[in-house]
Amino acid sequence: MVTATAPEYGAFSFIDSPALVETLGRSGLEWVCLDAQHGRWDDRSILAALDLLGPSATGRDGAARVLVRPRAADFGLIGRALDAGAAGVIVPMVDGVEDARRVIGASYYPPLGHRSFGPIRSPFGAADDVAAANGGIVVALMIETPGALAEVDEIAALDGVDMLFVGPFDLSASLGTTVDALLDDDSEGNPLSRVAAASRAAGIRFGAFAGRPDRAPRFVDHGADFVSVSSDLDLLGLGAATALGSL
Ligand code: 3PY
Ligand code: MG
Repeated sequence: MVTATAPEYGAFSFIDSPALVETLGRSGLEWVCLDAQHGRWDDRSILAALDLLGPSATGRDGAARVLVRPRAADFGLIGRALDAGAAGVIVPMVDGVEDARRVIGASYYPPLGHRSFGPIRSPFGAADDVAAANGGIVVALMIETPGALAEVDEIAALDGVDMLFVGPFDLSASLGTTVDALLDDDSEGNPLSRVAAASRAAGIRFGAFAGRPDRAPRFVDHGADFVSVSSDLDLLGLGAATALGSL
């Protein structure tokens, strides 16, 4: 379970390169998320990256924790990412409390859930220690649909939810607005405040995909404490431009 509240900054990885994740993980970022929903990661490349990183994927030796965003809120995909050794999952398109319960069921061994046992590489959950597995992982549920927003308090209160993670692009599109308008909205009961309040009340983290470094502090101002500041693709472009600019 996650207990700290200081902002943790991380990045999404879209390019399916284990070596690149290792480099990102040693950059000072606190977490990296392998994105199998929109990025190029798949079952095989996730296994290759987590095999390369081994226990350091949990952040044990000062490297970034490595999480996985599965393609969907799917029992098999969530279990496979955790079996492979991911430190946790950021699950997309959770559309309400029923979906959230299914994610909890897939992520945790009994009694909290009904994850199927078979950790081939998992740093949590040696054969005799399912409690360590249940206690070690991070389970983040993406809030990015009106259905999730409507039930955000119930979702946050579920046992096993460690974080609500806002996907501002899907959320703003589905609400008929834009990411910047969401960030500018300080009206009573605005969407980001509702997620912040639900997280606070449940004592869990509030994560967000800022996409760009300049948006990260704006999410922190709204109460987010787990923020994706960039991606491997954007950082590569930024690094090249910075190198050229310094000539
Ligand atoms: C969103 O903003 O919808 C996301 O899922 C970010 O990856
Ligand atoms: Mg999304």
